[in-house]
Amino acid sequence: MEVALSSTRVPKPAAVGGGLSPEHGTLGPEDGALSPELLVRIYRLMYLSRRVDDREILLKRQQKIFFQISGAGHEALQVAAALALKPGYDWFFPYYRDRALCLALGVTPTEMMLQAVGAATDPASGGRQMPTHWSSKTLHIVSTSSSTTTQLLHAVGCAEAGRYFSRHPDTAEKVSGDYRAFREVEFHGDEVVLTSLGEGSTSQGEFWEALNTASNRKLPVVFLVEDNGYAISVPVEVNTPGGNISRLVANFPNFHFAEVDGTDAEACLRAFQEAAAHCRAGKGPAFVHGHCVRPYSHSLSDDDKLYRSTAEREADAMRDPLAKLQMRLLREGILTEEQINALEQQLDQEAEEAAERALEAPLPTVESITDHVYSADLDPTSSLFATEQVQAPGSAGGGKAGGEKGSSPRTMADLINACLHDEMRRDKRIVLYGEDVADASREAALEEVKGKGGVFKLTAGLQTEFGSERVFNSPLAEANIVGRAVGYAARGMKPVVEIQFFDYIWPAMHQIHNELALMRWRSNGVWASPAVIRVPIGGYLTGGSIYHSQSGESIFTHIPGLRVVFPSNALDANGLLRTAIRCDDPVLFLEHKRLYRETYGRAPYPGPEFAIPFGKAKIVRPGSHVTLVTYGAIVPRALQAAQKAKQQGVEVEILDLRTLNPYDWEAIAASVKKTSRVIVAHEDMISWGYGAEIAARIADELFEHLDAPVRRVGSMDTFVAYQPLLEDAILPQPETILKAILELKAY
Ligand SMILES: Cc1ncc(C[n+]2csc(CCOP(=O)(O)OP(=O)(O)O)c2C)c(N)n1
Ligand SMILES: [Mg+2]
Repeated sequence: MEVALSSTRVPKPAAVGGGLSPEHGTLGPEDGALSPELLVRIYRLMYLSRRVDDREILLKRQQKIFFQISGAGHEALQVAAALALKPGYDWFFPYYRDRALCLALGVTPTEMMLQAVGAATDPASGGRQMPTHWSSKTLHIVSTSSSTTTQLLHAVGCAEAGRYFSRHPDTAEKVSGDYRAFREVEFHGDEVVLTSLGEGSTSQGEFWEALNTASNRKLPVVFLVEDNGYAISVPVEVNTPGGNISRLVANFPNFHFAEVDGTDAEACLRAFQEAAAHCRAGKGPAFVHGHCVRPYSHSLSDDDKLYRSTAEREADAMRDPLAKLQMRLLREGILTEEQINALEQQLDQEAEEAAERALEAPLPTVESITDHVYSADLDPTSSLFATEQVQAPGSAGGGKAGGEKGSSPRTMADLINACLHDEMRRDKRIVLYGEDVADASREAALEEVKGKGGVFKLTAGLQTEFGSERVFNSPLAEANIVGRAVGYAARGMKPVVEIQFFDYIWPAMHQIHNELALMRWRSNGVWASPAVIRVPIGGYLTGGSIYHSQSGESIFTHIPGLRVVFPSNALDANGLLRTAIRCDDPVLFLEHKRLYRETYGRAPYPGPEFAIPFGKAKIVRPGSHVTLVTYGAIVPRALQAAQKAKQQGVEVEILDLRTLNPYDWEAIAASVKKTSRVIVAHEDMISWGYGAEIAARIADELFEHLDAPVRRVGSMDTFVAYQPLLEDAILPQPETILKAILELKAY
């Protein structure tokens, strides 16, 4: 059911389960009572959703599928949300319980069953995700994970991107030569973004981070809290002080709030129509809190009889939205019992046929496992990015703060700043945000002050040149920064964000590991998050101490789907950042703080087209006796050690990897074959570090070429202490490296 999308086309909703084709968002119950046709339509969708759940439960008991989680009890709320909005026009970031929502948007029962069996033809993930982890390009359902609440920040970034494209429609045009050739862009000025979650998940920090930005930026996001009173076995009052989330969020500015009986389809529909109208009018976000029930326990792996009283479960059963709507149809004479029976039989049959079709579907091949870890369209190691020639000195370009004209050597900080200026000029889809990255959030001040532009001044002058819409400060919340970037990137924009210090990347780790890096693989190539995260990293600061000196790059190279770059000098930083921005994969761009303004590694501004492909190491010093594989701040320290080694007759070949994922295995192998002795050196702790992987692979694949064991040099297995005496001892020094070189040569 995927179709090619264009920027102007508004796809018609696909046929909805139950053979319905509603014109979503155009219902008019606010004028009076809901029409009988609409009530029947809602009942059909709710009933079909319940039956697909029931059929899946049977399949699970027969061991024909491997997981089941139902939307039972949530159907009224979900169908109402879908009918108030427009699939393929508005945007959706649902959670795992949203079967009725997705059914009403246009995901078919067969597609749901294909996911349950893990079929190759499962359009949401090709057999990679559990059932009910939704995704549909046509319907604008962006792939969601099992992680509770991460999707909310994606919804926020998505809404920001939609607004940006609406204000700057020219930026949506397809451009060849970079990621834009592969990112479809669609937008509408009055689009709404819906995201949903359970009441237990409102305890997550990211819930509050999402409300923060949606409120502050008056974004058209509808937050739907499906409150079934439990988070697995944990009742609502344990998660939510006072037991009611509506009361806690009531003071967020710009919001429209609604608290409804989530088992009453009509009340829900009215609530969502008001919420959508508030958002479409540009007044801000909306918060719909629906109280519903959970008749089927949390999932098939859970039994609520273990922790809920009989009386409580019976009271819940009395509020079953499906039974309630059926009673209403009968009571109001909209359908007779026979008509209801006939309708239900037809829908039972539909669920049954969907299951049968799915059970016959082809399964994914083992060969397909590695598809879509990275972009297959745009390879950042390719010759497209091999423009490593430097522009003639004196040519224009670069930024105010750094890369101005001329051939004078510039620092790494200057040339990163210059690259950001160049790329933002070239590509208007780039937005840049983070903590303190703007020149001044209060723009008027810029008439009299110079501006901040980052705690290290790397983003200086960008807001002044490109305006506050493209360069702005984020809240002090790292998950917010990365989560929004996932949403921006899903819409085809290029967020280039900053995490202020590597030491504080950890709140964003969930978003990086489970969302940013996974988006392409888990959606089987349908969605992607090609954002750039710039992060100052590392120690040698004399007093940087524990929380301003951390390394830890191997934690990120251990994440499939994420490119990790770590330049050691100004020119490499400039060329690699350009590749990072232009490519179609998410990139973690690590900038060593100590190298920002070092004399070592300065270079003239290389021009606005200077790019370096990923995965190409540089021999920074040729030698024949010992190979030293390294990167980052160890490069200049290794050079010092190599000079001293030379005085003792030992010629060291130093390889600067420049990018850690991908890394240049061919260059390592060629050098090791030449020298037969190798050291892998890095600043990070030695145990479980980046060098362990490289050393293991050398031992495995180059064993016969070695004349000595593979050596590693790294910091001690502690954090970095404040007192310089301790810092010097903890981090590897030129002497540490020299000692390893001489020992290895003597082996
Ligand atoms: C970040 C995260 N932590 C824990 C889990 C495990 N988990 C899955 S569902 C769930 C409870 C969610 O409850 P609630 O938000 O109320 O949604 P409900 O399932 O009740 O609809 C938990 C703890 C998870 N998926 N993600
Ligand atoms: Mg719950």
